[in-house]
Amino acid sequence: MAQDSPGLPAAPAPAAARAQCPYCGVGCGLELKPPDNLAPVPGEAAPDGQWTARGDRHHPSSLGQVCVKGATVGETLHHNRLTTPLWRACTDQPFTPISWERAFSLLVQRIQATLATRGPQALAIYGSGQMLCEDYYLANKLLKGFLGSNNFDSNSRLCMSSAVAGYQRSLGSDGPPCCYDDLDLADLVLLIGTNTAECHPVLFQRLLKRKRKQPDGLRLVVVDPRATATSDAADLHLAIRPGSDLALLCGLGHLLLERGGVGHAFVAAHTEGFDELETLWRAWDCERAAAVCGIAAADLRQLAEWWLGAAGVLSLWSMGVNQSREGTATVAGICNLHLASGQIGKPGAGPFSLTGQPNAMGGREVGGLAQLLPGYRAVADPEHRAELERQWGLGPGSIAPQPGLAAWQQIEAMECGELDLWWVAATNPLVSLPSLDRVRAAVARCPLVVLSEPYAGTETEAVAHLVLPAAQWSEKDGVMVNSERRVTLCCAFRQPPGEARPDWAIFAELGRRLGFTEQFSYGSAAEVYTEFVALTAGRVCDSSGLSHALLAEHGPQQWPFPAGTAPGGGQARLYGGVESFPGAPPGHRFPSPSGKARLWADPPLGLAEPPDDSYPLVLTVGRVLGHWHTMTRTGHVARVSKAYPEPLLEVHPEDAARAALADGVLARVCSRRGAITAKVQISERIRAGTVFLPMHWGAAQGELACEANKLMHELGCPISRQPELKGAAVTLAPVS
Ligand SMILES: Nc1nc2c(c(=O)[nH]1)N[C@H]1C(S)=C(S)[C@@H](COP(=O)(O)OP(=O)(O)OC[C@H]3O[C@@H](n4cnc5c(=O)[nH]c(N)nc54)[C@H](O)[C@@H]3O)O[C@H]1N2
Ligand SMILES: Nc1nc2c(c(=O)[nH]1)N[C@H]1C(S)=C(S)[C@@H](COP(=O)(O)OP(=O)(O)OC[C@H]3O[C@@H](n4cnc5c(=O)[nH]c(N)nc54)[C@H](O)[C@@H]3O)O[C@H]1N2
Ligand code: SF4
Ligand SMILES: [Mo]
Repeated sequence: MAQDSPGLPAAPAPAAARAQCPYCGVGCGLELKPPDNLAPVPGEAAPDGQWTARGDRHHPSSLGQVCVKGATVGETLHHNRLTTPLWRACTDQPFTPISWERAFSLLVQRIQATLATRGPQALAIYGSGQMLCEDYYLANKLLKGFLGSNNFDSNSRLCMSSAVAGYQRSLGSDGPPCCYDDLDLADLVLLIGTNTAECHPVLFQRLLKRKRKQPDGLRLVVVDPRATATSDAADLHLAIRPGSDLALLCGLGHLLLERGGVGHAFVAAHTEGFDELETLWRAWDCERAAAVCGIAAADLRQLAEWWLGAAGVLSLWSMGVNQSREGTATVAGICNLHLASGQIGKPGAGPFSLTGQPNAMGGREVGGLAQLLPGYRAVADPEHRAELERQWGLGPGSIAPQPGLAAWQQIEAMECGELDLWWVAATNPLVSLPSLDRVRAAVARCPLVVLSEPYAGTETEAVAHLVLPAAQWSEKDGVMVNSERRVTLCCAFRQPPGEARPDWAIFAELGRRLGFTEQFSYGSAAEVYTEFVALTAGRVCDSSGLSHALLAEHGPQQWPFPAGTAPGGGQARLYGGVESFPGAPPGHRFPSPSGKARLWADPPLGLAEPPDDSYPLVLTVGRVLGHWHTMTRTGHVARVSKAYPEPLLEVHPEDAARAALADGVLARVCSRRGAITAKVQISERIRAGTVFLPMHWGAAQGELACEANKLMHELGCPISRQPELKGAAVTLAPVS
């Protein structure tokens, strides 16, 4: 947008910018005020000083609410930024600043050499749910379409991939069927494997508000081995053994069967596989399930009673479910209960996966996992590949038929010397991947590690050869999609520092320089988005009626939003009745080949690395309210650092006594993969036998570093390939 065009009256300067919060998947609306109330001028240099954020009352997902992270995001945008590309031939040398020209010619030369000698399979990109849709889409288009390698995966592999696989297997497609209004309508909310109070705070406040108004109208049940701020507000807290969720769900199914809680008409009309599921549930009587979970049978009965009595049951889940070697089966276990009791496709009910990152949802739509293509399509499906090849103007067979390397497979490929290029964008894997020592050794074998990143000095920078300064949220235009399928346009309202560039523009430029001039010539992010949404037409995630212009004029919109939909006319819920999703053939309630949902009878397996005599405790790793992941942003917010000055190891008094550890001392925590030291916090709030560490403090935090993921293992769900980041066997000892 130009400033004042000559001859036209000056447009009134907008008082503030609006955007989706760039942290969690709740996707709150933010209103951003410029320093000293200077009006933001798109395309103009940012005035010095700090932008301030507050809740946007016009955003339908959050209605003006924010948490501490969203409220302090303005404090994170200036410090410590990368301003020019950096290069070094070996990781033991210091970086030298180079021009973009040189950075691109290096990339082009190395990619072409790899294509000529080893083929496209030696190229891999590891992206993130923090990329905007446009960034994400172009990286996929380039690698999967034009370079012929499906090795684009993202940190959503560590985050949402079990939910994706679970929804696909149970309902026929990815895509959560619920919306946030369901929080106001459910009678029972089951919070399983989610610390909603700290990780999706604004949704939790919504539940609390309702609970205060209708103490008996809403039951909250929390399933978590720890007592958390979430369980503090619950009517019932089931402190299960880590990894026993599926047993709990089977026990609940048993009680529903016994007590007439199965909706046989719905099951017969809309599902397949009930007989097998019934056999499984019959085998898991309440006592057996309670014993495996380590809880009182009466508590499980109480949950069943509330489920049976509720008009609407909503299940919310997050990483306690997804990050498991049986993550997909557990998601199916949740869907099973909703399908069997008819608790889906109506207000206040359904299996609702809470997305972690701000654009985790959009990432799935653009095909941001190694087995996916844009528009909820699958690499393995020949028709889907052909559709994309036609749309992208590629010859038949250009897209490789095999799914690419998932996150951990990329590490294994580097371990075997099979990757020439590993490009990391918008994630910090040298903190967030499991088995960090093995990751470090594997990456050291890759001859070219590229990192696109806004901030200097991250753990991943330490292993990179080429660092590209990325423009981040607030400095680039693009779209994000939150947990309730709501799409928000985030416009640039500041200038990127130095020579930093938006990720999408970097991939587009590289595409052109690799010879795909026409297919990667975009004048703006809006053009990229228009191309992407056209690919969603007729798919469950149909967004073909959306554009930057429509979102700018009418604000955030929910998909499905097929072409021709009026603003505000997106669909709040999926699968509410016949023809309840875009492209539904007559009579199909669910987007599976038969039109029916599928019930799965996966027997519970428990942890991949259960505790034993040598490593008797289970370490689980998660989050605190104030910090975001690897602290590149929240680590610089004074208020947050003051509230969370250091990482603490939560230990139950019995386990502390056994290991001769007092409160506040340093403990040595060992697993089969490594050892770290951490300060002990003795707490009755964690289940005996389980210890907890936050994930946030990586090696770059210096003296405060507490690299939890040195201890974790990579074994994961065989279907979703999501590692079990919530459970590793460890032992504790005092530091001598
Ligand atoms: N403050 C903050 N908020 C965030 C983020 C952040 O970094 N900081 N990150 C965002 C992202 S990307 C994500 S994915 C989400 C994650 O959101 P959550 O999943 O809610 O967060 P976690 O702390 O990883 O794990 C949740 C809970 O799972 C429990 N748990 C561990 N093992 C088990 C188990 O076997 N079964 C069950 N039922 N529970 C178990 C843990 O004790 C923990 O309390 O948060 C998002 N929001
Ligand atoms: N043990 C254990 N491990 C875990 C988890 C757990 O619960 N337990 N959780 C897992 C989950 S769910 C997740 S999502 C991951 C998160 O782990 P990561 O993705 O590694 O963590 P972040 O700190 O969010 O990393 C994002 C990086 O991108 C940069 N960035 C921000 N905006 C932009 C941008 O616009 N462009 C570019 N190029 N870069 C940008 C940030 O500065 C930061 O360095 O951790 C996973 N690891
Ligand atoms: S709840 Fe999530 S989206 Fe909302 S302000 Fe906090 S971090 Fe941002
Ligand atoms: Mo995540």
